[in-house]
Amino acid sequence: MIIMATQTIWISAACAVLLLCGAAHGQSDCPTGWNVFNNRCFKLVTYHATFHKAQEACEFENSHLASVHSAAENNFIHGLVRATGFYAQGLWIGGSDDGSEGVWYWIDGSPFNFADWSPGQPNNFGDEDCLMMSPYDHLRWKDLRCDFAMPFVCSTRSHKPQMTDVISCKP
Ligand SMILES: [Ca+2]
Ligand SMILES: [Ca+2]
Repeated sequence: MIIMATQTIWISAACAVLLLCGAAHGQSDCPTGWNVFNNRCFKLVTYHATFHKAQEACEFENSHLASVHSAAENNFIHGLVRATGFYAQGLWIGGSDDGSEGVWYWIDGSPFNFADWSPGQPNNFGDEDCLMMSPYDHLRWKDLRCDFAMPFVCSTRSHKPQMTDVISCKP
């Protein structure tokens, strides 16, 4: 029990130190060129890339193709798109069913707990495994073949320090 109590105190202390360090280094803000919403950072990238090249570009900036977990986040992305005049284009976000047909997941590993499918979608027409916001239905979602090239949205899972990250630092 003494060992467990000591470990608990050690972890608590480490969490407190890391949270303080995080705050001191400004982790509550998104990098320049990114937009904050719901404690996450989002960025619209306007050049055209395939789904997998787009994901690589997001990873280069320590993010993923965007996951969307609420109507509020969905609407926030719509706002980014409309503000930049790219409403007429389709956009990749980070959903895929390439592992098991019809089982959709977010490429950043977060739960697929919200969807805004366009009527009749996803239909896997010609083997479509990647998720886009459709310009033909007010940016509602469609599945599409992953090798199409279009603008895309990156997001971070969170910009707050995670307790799991702290605990993984334990020697
Ligand atoms: Ca599919
Ligand atoms: Ca489709």
